[in-house]
Amino acid sequence: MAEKIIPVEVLIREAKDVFRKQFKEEPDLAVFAPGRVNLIGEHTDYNDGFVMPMALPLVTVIVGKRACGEDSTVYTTGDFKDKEVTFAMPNKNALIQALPRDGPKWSLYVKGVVAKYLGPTPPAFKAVVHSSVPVGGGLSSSASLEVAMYIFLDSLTGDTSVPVTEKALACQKAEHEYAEMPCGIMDQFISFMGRQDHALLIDCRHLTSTLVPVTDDNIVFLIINSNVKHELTGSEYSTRRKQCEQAALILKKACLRDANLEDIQYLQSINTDKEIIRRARHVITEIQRTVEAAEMLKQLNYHKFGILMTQSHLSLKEDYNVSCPELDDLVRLALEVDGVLGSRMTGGGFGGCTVTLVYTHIVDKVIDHVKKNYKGKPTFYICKPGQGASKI
Ligand code: GAF
Repeated sequence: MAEKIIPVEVLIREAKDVFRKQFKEEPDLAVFAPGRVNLIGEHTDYNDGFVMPMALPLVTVIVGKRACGEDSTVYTTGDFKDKEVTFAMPNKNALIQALPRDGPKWSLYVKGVVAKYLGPTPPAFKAVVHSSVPVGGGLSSSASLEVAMYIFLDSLTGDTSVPVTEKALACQKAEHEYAEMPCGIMDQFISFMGRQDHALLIDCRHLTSTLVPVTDDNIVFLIINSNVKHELTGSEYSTRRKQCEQAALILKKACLRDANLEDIQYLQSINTDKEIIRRARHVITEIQRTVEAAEMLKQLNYHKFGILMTQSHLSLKEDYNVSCPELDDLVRLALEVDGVLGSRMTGGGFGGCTVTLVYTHIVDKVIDHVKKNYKGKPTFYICKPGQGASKI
C-alpha cells in the first residue's frame, strides 16, 4: 500500500491545534509550500541547464501570528531533539544585520530566510512548522520549509512587490549561507512555481519555465523512499559542483550548459582526468535528455520518456557516481515488472527516493514486487503534481 497523502487543510488544522497548545493563542496566518520530485534533469541546475520537477502534494505548512517585542519563536512538530527556537529579529537598518547561524539544523533554514527576506523588515512572530515532506528523502523538505517561511513573512508584511524568481534566489542564498549547502535553484523555484497537474521544464540559466501537462490517468509517477541517507551528501555535492566548474574552465566555457559531446572528445584528447570527463558527460547528456523528455511528455510518448528516465539513472550511477546500492536496487526491482516505463533516482542522491513511471493499473504490482524483494523498509507515494506555495 502507498502512503496516504494528508490534505493541506488537515495539516493546517493540526498545525493550528499545536499552535494553540504551545502559545495559548489563536494563529491568524497560514501558508504552505510543497516538496518536489524531480522527473529528470539531475545535477544540471547548477550548470545552468534544464530540470523538470513537479511540485508534490507533500507540503510544509506554517501557521502563526505577529508577536510583541523583538523576539520570534518557532516550534516544529518534526521529529527533532530541539523543537523550539527563539531569536531576535534582525534590524535591517542596523549595520550588523545577520542573524547568528546557531541552533538546531532545521532552524537554520528559518533564520536564513528571515535574514535574506527581500521585503520590508518583518515584525517578530510566533509560528508552528508542520510538514508531510519526509526529511532527508530527496523530496526537498528544506526548500519547502524555506519557501513556506518566505511566504509566511510576505503574509506578515503584506508585501507583494518582489518578483517570485527573486524570492526563490533569496531562499537559495539562505540555504547556501545558513545551511552551508551550495544547492542549485531547482527546489526553491518549483516550490514557488509548481502548478497543479503540471510538471515544469525550468531553464536554470534564464530562470524561465514551461508548463508540461501531466493529466493522463493511465500513468502515474510512483515515488519510492529507500529510507536510507548516506552521510556523504553535503561534501560530495560540493565536490561535484567544483568538478563541473573545472571541466567548464578547461573547455573555456562559462559553464557546462554551453558544452556538447564534441567537447567530451576534446577533453579525452588532452588527457583530462577521467573522473572530470565522466562528470561533464553526465551533465551534457542529462541536459539533452531533459529537453527531449519534456517534448516526449508533451507528446504523451511515455515509452520514450521512460527510456530517458532509466538512461538518466545509469548516467547518475556510472558517470556522476551519486547513486547507492539501495537506489540501484529500487530501480532494478521496479524495472523487473512489466508495464514499468522507466525508473531513476531523484534528487541529490546517496539515498532518498526513486521515481518510476508506470501504467496506473500496474502500480500495485510494482509496490508488491519491491516490498517483497527490497532488503530495507521502503515507503511508497503515488502523487499527482501539486500546487506551488501559497497563503491559505
Ligand atoms: C539537490 C539540490 F538542492 C538541487 O539544487 C539539485 O542540484 C539536486 O540536488 C540535484 O539535481 O536537491
